[in-house]
Amino acid sequence: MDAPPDIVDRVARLRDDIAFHQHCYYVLDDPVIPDTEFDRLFQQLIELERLYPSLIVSDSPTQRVGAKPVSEFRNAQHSLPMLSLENAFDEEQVVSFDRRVRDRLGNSGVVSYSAEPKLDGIAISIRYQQGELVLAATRGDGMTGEDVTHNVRTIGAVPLRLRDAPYPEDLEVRGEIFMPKSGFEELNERARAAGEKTFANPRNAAAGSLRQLDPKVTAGRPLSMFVYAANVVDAGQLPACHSQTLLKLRDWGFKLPTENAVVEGVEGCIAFYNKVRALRDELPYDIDGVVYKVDDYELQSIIGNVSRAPRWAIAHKFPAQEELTLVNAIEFQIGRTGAVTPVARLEPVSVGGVTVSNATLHNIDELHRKDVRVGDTVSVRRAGDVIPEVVSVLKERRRKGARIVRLPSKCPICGSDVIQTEGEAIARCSGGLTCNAQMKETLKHFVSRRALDVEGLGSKLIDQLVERGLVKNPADLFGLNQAKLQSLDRMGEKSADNLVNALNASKETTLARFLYGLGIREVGEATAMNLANHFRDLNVLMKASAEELQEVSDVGPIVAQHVSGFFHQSHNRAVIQQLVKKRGIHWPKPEVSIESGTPISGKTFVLTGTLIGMTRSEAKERIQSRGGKVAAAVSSKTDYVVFGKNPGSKIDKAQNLGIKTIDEDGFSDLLNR
Ligand code: 9MJ
Repeated sequence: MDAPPDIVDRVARLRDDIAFHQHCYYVLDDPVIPDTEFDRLFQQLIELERLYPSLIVSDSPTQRVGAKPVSEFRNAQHSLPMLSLENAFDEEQVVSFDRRVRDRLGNSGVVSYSAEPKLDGIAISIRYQQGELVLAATRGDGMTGEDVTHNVRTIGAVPLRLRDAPYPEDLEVRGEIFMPKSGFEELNERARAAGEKTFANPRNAAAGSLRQLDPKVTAGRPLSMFVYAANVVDAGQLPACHSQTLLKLRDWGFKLPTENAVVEGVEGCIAFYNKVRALRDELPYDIDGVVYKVDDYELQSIIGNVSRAPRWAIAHKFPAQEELTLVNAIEFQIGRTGAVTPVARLEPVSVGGVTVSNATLHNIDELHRKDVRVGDTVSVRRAGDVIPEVVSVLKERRRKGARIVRLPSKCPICGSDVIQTEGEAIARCSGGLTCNAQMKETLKHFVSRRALDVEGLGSKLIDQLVERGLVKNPADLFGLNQAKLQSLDRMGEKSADNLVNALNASKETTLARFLYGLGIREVGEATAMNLANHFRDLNVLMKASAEELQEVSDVGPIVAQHVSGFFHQSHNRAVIQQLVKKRGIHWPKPEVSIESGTPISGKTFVLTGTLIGMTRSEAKERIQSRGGKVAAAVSSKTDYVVFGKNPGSKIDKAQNLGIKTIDEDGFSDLLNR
């Protein structure tokens, strides 16, 4: 059946809207509508295409995962060879690169370079004809790669159609497909929980995800893409320099690292390197260095290429994030919930500029799967603030007598039985809070910044307090006085005084912080907040049944079971009684009633940009504690958009919708009113 003209229009508009919102979400990292609203648009389009299949086109957003599995990868010829980069490992090599560049140009002045972070992912070449994605191929040998179009189409950051005309009729875009660090950690966490093999690093995870015959598998992986070059194959022109082309690529809908810059001469290059290296751990994706490219295309062509690499570009590499070292011992650590974690004690090794002497093996199943033995040579990886981990064993270097380590049957700290439930990857010490290790971790969590926030009560101090028998539960902390504290190592009168004051100050808290601080399994900050706002009264919450608990948003049967199980244990109830009755921990009753008349209650807020006087999570907590809600995206249901420094596109969206926008001062006024 032919579609009536109004349907044709409607479908076209839906596609434009969906492509726009995918661009905001995947490329700009700044969604303007909530996920539910997006899903609604998407469903409408699916429904119309189901009713009028003749309207389906390959660049429809519904067709990202449309392709059938392939039986093998076909070869794909690159229209221009995909070059690789020469490497520089120190400043001296960058200085000689710059000298060679200037020699070839006969230039005694300063050359402008495009300076870019070097993504550690999979190089990709994507062909757009008349603005439509027609082919995506891996590098392969530089001339011929593998056709991975069916998989690349599933990546949200890859436009199926270029956004802004004019563009060359036949364009080849080059970039790097990668998996963000957070997505990689989650993917591995899920694999570990399911007892499956994990990926060694985000690069391998990206490569494995891209080399799938079935695009549905790739679609389920958190891949993204940055672009770093474009070539015209036919009909059209690019700007006169590389950095301008990158800006064009951004207009066409691609994602670029925000760190990209144009720098002057070798000094500018080195300054860029230092700046990006300092940022490395905080970036949401792995980089293995920076790249400098002569910015002017005409100068590039004068300088030319050597076989497979341009002479006008160089990669300045960072220290590697994976290194080899020896396993001296494998020990077992006990966490707050009793989880037994095998830890490899290593021959100290510098990884990415930091000395690593311990690395996690996550859980006993993973230890056996990776078959790590004492005496083995292993590859260790450290990235960002994640705990260093043992990635793999170099089996060919295994010596005779390398010793297999088994799960201990008794807790190495308290001697209680270690129990591994059938089907669970994690083994646990059954000692509960009689186990000093679990007690120490429980106390550390209880006083941590997001819980009771006791300033100056660090990890070493807690270890001492528990080992000397001065503190046997969280309530005992508040019975500490000058005299007891001064009996500890390295504790002077002044520090003891400060700590007593900090403990007293922390007694005034919120119900949400208190609940979070109890360390109930599966109860993070958000769940604690929801429980507090729903029940508002600790006694009511403690008596709630599993069914009643499940009325709280985001609380399912598992969380409910953990919560009610926790409050059923008499020793937990006793400690809570002591904390509240004897030690005087208190909090204001959470405000949730919409009628309560504060300007915040019942209102929905969206936050954008950086706030100066408080962190995002503090702002969120203040809104929620006054009965307000915080949403991720602006919609017609938003009451206020609070903007800080460098706000995102949410502010424009708010203004378009006529929603009130307030700056940080206005927000503070509202909070204090
Ligand atoms: C990466 N990997 O981020 C190039 N790259 O340019 C950047 N790779 C490159 N540029 C020419 N930013 C060949 C490779």
